[in-house]
Amino acid sequence: KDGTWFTEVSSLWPGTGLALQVDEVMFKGRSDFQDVAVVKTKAFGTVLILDGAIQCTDRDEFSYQEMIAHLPACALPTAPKKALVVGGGDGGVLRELARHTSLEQIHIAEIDGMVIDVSKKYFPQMAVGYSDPRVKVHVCDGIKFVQDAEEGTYDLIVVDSSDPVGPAEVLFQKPFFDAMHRALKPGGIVCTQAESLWYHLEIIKSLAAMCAEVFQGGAVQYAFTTIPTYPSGQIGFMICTKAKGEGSPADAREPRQPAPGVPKGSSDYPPLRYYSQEVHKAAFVLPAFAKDALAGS
Ligand code: AAT
Repeated sequence: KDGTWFTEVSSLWPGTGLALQVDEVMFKGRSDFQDVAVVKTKAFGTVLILDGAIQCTDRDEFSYQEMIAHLPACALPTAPKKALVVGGGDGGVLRELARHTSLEQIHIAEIDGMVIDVSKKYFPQMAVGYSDPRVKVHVCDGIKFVQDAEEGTYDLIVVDSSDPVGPAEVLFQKPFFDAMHRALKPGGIVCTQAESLWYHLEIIKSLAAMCAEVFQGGAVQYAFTTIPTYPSGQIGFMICTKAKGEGSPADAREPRQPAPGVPKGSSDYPPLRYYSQEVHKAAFVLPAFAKDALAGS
């Protein structure tokens, strides 16, 4: 009578796994890159699952998508004009970036066309991001797209990446960060999905050390959000700024742009539900164990 339960099992969080009660399997397929599934759950609405890992749910996606987009966009001293999303095939980060009226172009490089198609069909409230006329979609490997970009192109790069097993592994490695550094304008900013303090402190430490090497003269900072359906209920972001001539590195902890509203003519947009300037400042305040662990890197 309890129906079926999906349990999220992975070598990245051994011995633990979030379980969701499933009412209906809506889609199951295999793309060139990964297993793709969409299920309707009792407690969290429709859920996207890639290779057995939860990517987003109707009920709590706004926490992650708002924070990964607005933390970097609002930290910039000058409102951004050109942005790139790597991954993010569900469209949620596009939806959030589209709130920034200063943006003239929003590119997305998502490896898996099946994720885009499935999201348009089953997650209309996220895929609404695709209908913004400033968005240009590229279905390709994110590392290749960034390596091919011209030097100094972007004010802002958001890496909405799956976990570092499978197609997203390259998105956690130095060649990708070197390429992003090159593709950014001086003073530009990168924000990448950077996993859980509870389960991945070693990954986060080495990511921070590698970013500090690549973004020399800039700032490298970890911020986080709370979200019940990601492992441990907490997920973070590595935010790196590219140095701009002399002067101190831009500190991403201070919001310098106002929280964005609803884009013009978009009555189907929800208001912001997680991000605010207060939340922005608080997101960089780490628990003592994490602050200590990251202090040396
Ligand atoms: N918006 C929240 C969901 C994600 S989506 C991660 C996306 O990254 C997926 O659509 C996947 O197809 C895409 N992706 C993976 N590798 C690459 C690559 N090399 N180039 C471009 N896109 C890629 C994040 C969920 C976080 C889960 C935490 N446990």
